[in-house]
Amino acid sequence: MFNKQNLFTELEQLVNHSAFSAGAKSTVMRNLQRLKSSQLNILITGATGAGKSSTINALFDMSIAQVGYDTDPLTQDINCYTLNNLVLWDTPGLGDGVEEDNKHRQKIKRKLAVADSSGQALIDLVLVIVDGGTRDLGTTISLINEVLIPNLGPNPEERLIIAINQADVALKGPNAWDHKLNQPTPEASDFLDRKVDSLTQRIKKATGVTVSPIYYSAGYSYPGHQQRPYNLAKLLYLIVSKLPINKRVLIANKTISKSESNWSDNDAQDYQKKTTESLWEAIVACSSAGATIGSELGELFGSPGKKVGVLIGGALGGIAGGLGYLLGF
Ligand SMILES: Nc1nc2c(ncn2[C@@H]2O[C@H](COP(=O)(O)OP(=O)(O)OP(=O)(O)O)[C@@H](O)[C@H]2O)c(=O)[nH]1
Ligand SMILES: [Mg+2]
Repeated sequence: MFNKQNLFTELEQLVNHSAFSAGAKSTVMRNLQRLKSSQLNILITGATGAGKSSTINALFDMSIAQVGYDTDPLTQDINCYTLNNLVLWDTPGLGDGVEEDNKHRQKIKRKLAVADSSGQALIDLVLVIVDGGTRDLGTTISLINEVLIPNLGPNPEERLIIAINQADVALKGPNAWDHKLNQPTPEASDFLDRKVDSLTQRIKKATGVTVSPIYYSAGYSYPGHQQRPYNLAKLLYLIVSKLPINKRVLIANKTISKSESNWSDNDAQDYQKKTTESLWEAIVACSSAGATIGSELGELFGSPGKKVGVLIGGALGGIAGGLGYLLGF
């Protein structure tokens, strides 16, 4: 029986039963073993109510998340969710007063300073959620400029994503959103583009660092009303493309939301395809590293019509839905 939770265990069983040479098998097994025990850590931060929790819930399959506790008493109110190899750190929101904010800023700095067992920074990526509906971005900008960028090492832009949420309510008034098509009206789109530019410039001016924020909506649902996310597949693609390949593969291990409708509405059509391909490549490249069987392994993990196509499709969550061409069904 396959272990339902772990893609790498499932791949191990396939390789074990394959016709690969003993040498190739043992290299792949070692790689899969290493992957099984590695972690990807993402810190999510931003102002109170910006939509940090909503974004986590929309992106990931939180039904499998295990809630953990930080053993460091100074950062223990940063919520920790573990989804297989992915660990999400959901920080308390800023903007509830100077004293509270200072405490939270210290905790974030402390978390960014933690090293993993190999001496690398524990936090692989920081995702800043910005409330697109607020005029006052002061708290968020000072968090980025004074706390995040100075504590993210020599190339901070490589580990930093800035995402403007609540695009649907950013512009006020009747032209805020095209609810029928679940996309910005032309006016909202102009407004959001200007917001992106202004944020980029304020960060560049203060720190010299160039970031490229995107806007999206995590969506919402309450009795009688529901709105699908917008540009969520774009956000996931941005996350995936920022990660080095050995970390990227960890997101492919059954962490992504299974809800296909979360991924359907975006400013371009190909984010799902690009993300699936990128995760697929990462699975094959990381499993076959050091063995000269990359293409055979690709075949084994996904040749059309084989059960394993479904297996990988399932591991990638709702993002892989509608991508039958890649998985062979
Ligand atoms: N209209 C709209 N509302 C949203 C969106 N994302 C989140 N919300 C709403 O904004 C409110 C705050 O969202 P949360 O996800 O709780 O925000 P948070 O950043 O986790 O807040 P704290 O944990 O309190 O700091 C909730 O009522 C959400 O339903 C969005 O894209 N559009
Ligand atoms: Mg929250």
